[in-house]
Amino acid sequence: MPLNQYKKIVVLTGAGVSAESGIRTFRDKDGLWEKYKLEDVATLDGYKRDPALVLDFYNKRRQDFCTGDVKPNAAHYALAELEKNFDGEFLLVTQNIDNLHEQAGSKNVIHMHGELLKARCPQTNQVINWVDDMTENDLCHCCQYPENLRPHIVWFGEMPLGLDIIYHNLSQADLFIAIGTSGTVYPAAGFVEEAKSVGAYSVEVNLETSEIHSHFDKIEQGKATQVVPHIVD
Ligand code: BV8
Repeated sequence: MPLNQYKKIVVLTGAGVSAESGIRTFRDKDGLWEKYKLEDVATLDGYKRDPALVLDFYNKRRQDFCTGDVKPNAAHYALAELEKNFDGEFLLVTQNIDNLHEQAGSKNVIHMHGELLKARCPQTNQVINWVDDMTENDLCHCCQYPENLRPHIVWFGEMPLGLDIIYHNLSQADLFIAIGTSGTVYPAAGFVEEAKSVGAYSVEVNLETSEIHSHFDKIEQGKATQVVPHIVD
């Protein structure tokens, strides 16, 4: 697909783009939501109810990510190459909280659901890098508030990050590509409709049929590491 015909490309990735790097997805077989109830570990109420459970949920994912042999895959590298070589404007929006896109060389990345390797001050929203286990007593030292830091994660019911920039770019996109997302979670699952409303061409790359497949002009079924390098060539 010759991409130089386009002027502004917006790419949305989900857990499927990191699956072949060894990071569990949410809703596939053996996915995270098979072991944990979303409302217990990915909501503010769940965090207030049982902070230890939620911190443990993210500590385990952070440990697996930092100590496991998790590396970017061919799909991450292909997207970084696309950003580097594309003459037009490019924005990568990810629902993922890993930093494999950045490790592969992507520069302009919006983590709309937060980042696993960062913590946030609940008072000032200041964000700091954080690679260790989080406990219930990690006080915020980046500002004068003696508040306990929280994971820099967007939970259900919380406002995703960067939406103004995302919607601005979608309103000017002429190509929208979604890779490895089930299209279950909003507002991300609605981005394809935003792009189509301004006439953008839309492509979905997925191993299975997503919940939003019918909205796309073109479906490229297959593994991200096999499909993405070809469509961004
Ligand atoms: C919000 C935390 C207010 C981080 C997550 C309509 C409008 C707005 C909101 C809503 C709405 N309807 C409902 C809502 C509320 C809710 C929601 O969407 N609920 C769902 C369950 C119905 N949304 C919210 O609460 C959001 N906030 O709405 O704020 C607001 C109101 C208006 C406008 C704006 C804001 C907050 C959502 C964020 C929640 N946080 N996680 C973490 O723990 O990681 S969501 C969680 O799901 C992850 O972030 C994940 O990224 C996301 C989506 O999952 P996917 O990435 O798609 O992963 P999944 O496993 O589902 O699918 C993987 C796919 O990959 C599959 O299709 C599979 O086939 C494919 N695949 C697998 N392997 C491969 C592959 N594809 C290619 N190659 C492979 N090898």
